[in-house]
Amino acid sequence: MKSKTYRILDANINRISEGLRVLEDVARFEFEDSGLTEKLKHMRHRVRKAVHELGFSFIGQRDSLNDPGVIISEKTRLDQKDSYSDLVAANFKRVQEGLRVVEETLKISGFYDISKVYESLRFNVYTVEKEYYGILGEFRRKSILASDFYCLTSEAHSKGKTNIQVIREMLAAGIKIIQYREKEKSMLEKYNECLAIRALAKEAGAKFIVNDHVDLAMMTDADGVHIGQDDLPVREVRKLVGEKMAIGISTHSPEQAEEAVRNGADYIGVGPIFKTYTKKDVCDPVGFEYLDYVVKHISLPFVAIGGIKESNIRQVKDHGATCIAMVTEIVEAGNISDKIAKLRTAAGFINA
Ligand code: 3NM
Repeated sequence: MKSKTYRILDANINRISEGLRVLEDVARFEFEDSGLTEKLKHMRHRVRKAVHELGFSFIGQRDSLNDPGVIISEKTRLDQKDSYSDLVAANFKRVQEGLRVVEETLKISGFYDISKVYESLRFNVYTVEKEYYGILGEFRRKSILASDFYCLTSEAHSKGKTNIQVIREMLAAGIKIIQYREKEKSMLEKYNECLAIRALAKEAGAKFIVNDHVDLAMMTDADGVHIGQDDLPVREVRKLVGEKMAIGISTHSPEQAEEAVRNGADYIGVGPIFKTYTKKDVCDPVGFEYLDYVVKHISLPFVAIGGIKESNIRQVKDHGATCIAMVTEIVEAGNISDKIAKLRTAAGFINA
């Protein structure tokens, strides 16, 4: 075998191993998925083992200083990644491309049998990639509540402001989760408002969730849909919305929380913590007893809701809520930005 061929194999075996190692460590430390971690580790070992069985010595052929690829790589910013999805996608690509190069190089160098090992590894990688995306999707959906406040609309309580005006003020104040909840309007009006809010939220880097209407959520490319106990079952909604969209469900008891976990909800609403007049058909306050139960026993992300005001928000936070939802306390405020700053201070969240 020519020394240049060795170098191609060496560079690509390293590329594949490094790509697999990144994927393995993300699976292990970020997603804490032992099954995937094991599979990737096993692949990484197989990648090295097959060529080493041939007794090649790659190190002697290595010449990183004179590798033109290093200079190209330093000049480009194509390897800049902003999210786990980008990181995972780039590394799967890297692994698959590397495997293809090794496979083809071995074939033309007269190592047909070993090239087949790399071909089969490449097919394995396609399967693992699909599994990885399932877990990544779940991770992304479940991280939808990574924010202090979760704000909902209600034009009837907005003191003459439109939903759009209110949303603009919320986003300007740094709110990162908006739920469109509107009981009074026609579907067409709701649809048009959702389209506008979708665009505003995207611009502000905020999540957009639609209450009740799975169809509206799908048509307007929402990040999530929020349903109640009397709405369509979570499992059926999942069939419609797919793996990308988060599903949240209101719960009022330990049994409902556990059912939400079993059915694959991505987060739950926990409430009403206090008396609320905003939701018409809601049960009596569940108080802190149910909130404490969720904090202690439920692994899903949750948002506390119902009657939460500047005067009682600290208690809710102190009971373990890290994401807090409010309707009237925020939409009724003359100056939403001021209100949110006061709520952040009252709750003990650091002002954004
Ligand atoms: N869901 P306010 S309570 C929309 O307990 C909603 O599931 C609740 O409004 C639940 O902040 C509620 O004005 C209304 O009390 C919350």
